[in-house]
Amino acid sequence: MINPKDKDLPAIDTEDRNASEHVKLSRRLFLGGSAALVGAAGVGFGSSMMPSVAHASTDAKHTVGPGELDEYYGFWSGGHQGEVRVLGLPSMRELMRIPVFNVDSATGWGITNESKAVLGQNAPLNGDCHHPHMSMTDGHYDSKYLFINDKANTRVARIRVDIMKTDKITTIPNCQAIHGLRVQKVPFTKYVFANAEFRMPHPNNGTNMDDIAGYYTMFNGLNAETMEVDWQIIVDGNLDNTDADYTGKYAFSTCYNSEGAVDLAGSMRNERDHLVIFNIERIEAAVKAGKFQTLGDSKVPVLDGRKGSELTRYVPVPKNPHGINTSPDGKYAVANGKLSPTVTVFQLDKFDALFADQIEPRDTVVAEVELGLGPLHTAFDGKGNAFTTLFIDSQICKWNIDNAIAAYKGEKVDYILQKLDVHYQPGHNHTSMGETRDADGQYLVSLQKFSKDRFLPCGPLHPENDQLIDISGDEMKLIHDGPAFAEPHDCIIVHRSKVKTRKLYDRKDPTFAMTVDMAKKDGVTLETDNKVIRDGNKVRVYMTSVAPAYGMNEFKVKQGDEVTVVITNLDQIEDVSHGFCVVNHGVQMEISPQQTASVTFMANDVGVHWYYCNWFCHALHMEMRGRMLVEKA
Ligand code: RUQ
Ligand code: CUA
Ligand code: CA
Repeated sequence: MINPKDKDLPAIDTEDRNASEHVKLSRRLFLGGSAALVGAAGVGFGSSMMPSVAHASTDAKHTVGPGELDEYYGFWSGGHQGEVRVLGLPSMRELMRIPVFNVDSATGWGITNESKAVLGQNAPLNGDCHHPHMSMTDGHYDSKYLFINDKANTRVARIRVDIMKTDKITTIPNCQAIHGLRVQKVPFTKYVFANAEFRMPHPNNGTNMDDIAGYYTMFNGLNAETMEVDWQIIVDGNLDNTDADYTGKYAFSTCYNSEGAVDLAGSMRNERDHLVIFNIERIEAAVKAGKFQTLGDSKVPVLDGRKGSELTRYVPVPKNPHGINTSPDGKYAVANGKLSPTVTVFQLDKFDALFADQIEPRDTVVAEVELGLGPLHTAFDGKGNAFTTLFIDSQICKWNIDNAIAAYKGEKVDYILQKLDVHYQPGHNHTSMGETRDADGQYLVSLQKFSKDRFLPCGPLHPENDQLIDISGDEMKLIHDGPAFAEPHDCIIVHRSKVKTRKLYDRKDPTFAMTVDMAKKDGVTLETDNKVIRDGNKVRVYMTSVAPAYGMNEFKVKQGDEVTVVITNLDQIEDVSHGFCVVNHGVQMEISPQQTASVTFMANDVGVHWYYCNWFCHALHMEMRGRMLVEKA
């Protein structure tokens, strides 16, 4: 377990920053653990016109001064904005944005050939990201990959943590709307578990649209390395959120629509929906034994996990459950009631007996206790306590798991420890390292869907409000309000010792391998050559860059040529990224130190067209420019 208060602050691979580490450490010792009061009074749903009465604590131990580094990384979903954002905690400063399903004109994501190769031809350039999760080894973050879903276009993307760029995107076949996403934690992230939310007809060819009872959806096992779908499991009901256990044997998903309804009222008809548990070993064995079908053009093995299947078990839970969260000790999973004021606690070591048919599904439930209105998600401090967001009450409820289990057995114990007002209507919450064995009980982030009166108004559309809460003491203390653009459904908080990134690109980086191959065929050495290669009406312009100049300050093409500009940034200095923008051509991109990037566009207009560097790189950055001379064909 990591103790952020450790004297030997984590090894960030930047020795040159040690100075600020010392400053930070001495500052901590100097300021000590000054306590501050937090006064928070309730402002409920629908009270948007009321002035805010909550005052955040400004405890010095959470202050990250100028030049100091944060203790944690936060990886934030960018929601329907389609990206992933990187924050520092506890400062909540935004450090980076990683474009994924969107177009980003600063980096050229969605514009460059390299990013188009990841996105795929004619890929939709919008997304709806919910659940960012990092790959793990033996229940610890391993800094290899981040995964993020796209509910809008039924995709899952992988981000390489070392360069913080998206490197693979997979469209999940036979499904609509990937929502819940988690990784296998143990023994390592072999699978990314991805829930397809919406039930649909199969085949979806217009012949059976009215056969609503025949609709179904599927649970997907995506291979984290190949990013291929290894298998799909047909389920009863729909699939909302998912999580996995710490043995590697089970994954489980909530279902809010056991009714199989296609309307709102219908999906609230049943008093209980369910948790569906997937037996990974049995699924793998069934695939191996060839006990599957395929659907349509897809080659993905499809297995039937509906009620009665040996691959799954269904446990009834009250009503329209939403989040499902495994405790860091691996003992429990908590399903959050949403339309029921309760959370349901499953004891995970009972799942073996359940699959052996030695116990009934509900025998796996060891507590079902009332917390408040609209429980959505639960996080853990690694000390036996849980934190559940109450959407309707606009509160975080801190409760003790052992006490909840005792109370459910009938003992007279208080299991609710504290309720803290948050502003307003929280969805997800997340504790520092809380989804791993390394839960450290330092911070909780609560992601509010509404900010109402908390910030300066910016028109009818409001920012979300991501609040940071100190959970290191007995009492939760609100310490920061963080306005965020649409819409951080979820985040993870990762200690910085777990995150290893590169300062420069490796010249062998696979993200530009494709471009290196193209150059090789053209007889071009990217690191030295500045050349124009003509291939019919396709022209490839290869150039280098070293601040503050491109390797070519002009190149000639003919009207109607399809021009591909390939730039290799030879700078070796950290942070000296260049850009390439052709004026009036809709073209721009990032070329970071030692990176190669390329972009293709049409030269339709004769005349002089300036190109320039659009990442500030040098005192003579403005002078880093050149002319594309387009001659009459
Ligand atoms: S969901 S507010 Cu898309 Cu994670 Cu719960
Ligand atoms: Cu190179 Cu600005
Ligand atoms: Ca329901």
